[in-house]
Amino acid sequence: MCLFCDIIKGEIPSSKVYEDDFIYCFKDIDPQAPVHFLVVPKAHIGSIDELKPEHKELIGHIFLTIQKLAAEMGLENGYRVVANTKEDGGQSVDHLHFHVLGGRSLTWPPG
Ligand code: IU
Repeated sequence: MCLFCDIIKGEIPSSKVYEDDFIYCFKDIDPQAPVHFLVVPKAHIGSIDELKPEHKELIGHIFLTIQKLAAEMGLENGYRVVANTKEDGGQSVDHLHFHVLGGRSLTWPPG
């Protein structure tokens, strides 16, 4: 069982911001910034560490879509993209996803 696979299938409700054949994007349930959504490949890929050469086009598509959605959401002043990866990276859902955070000035470094 995978929480994000169930969200993609519509079995668990989510606040969708964008969807196409390859990715599903929805607002994070626990937003850390005025804009905080997740970009999730529909294929179940566990994390960055499970990416293969065949996923190159998918990853390019994800980042071009992030660019488009960020512009649509008025994030012309900037935003942050985060992919927490495995235990030390703070990943809590084992289905690859990219956080997009914006709408305020973000600090660095993360905890
Ligand atoms: P993480 O990088 O794996 O920690 O991110 C998982 C995110 O998924 C986290 O920000 C949660 O708030 C978010 N999330 C969600 O949007 N909907 C859910 O039902 C659950 C987690 I559980």
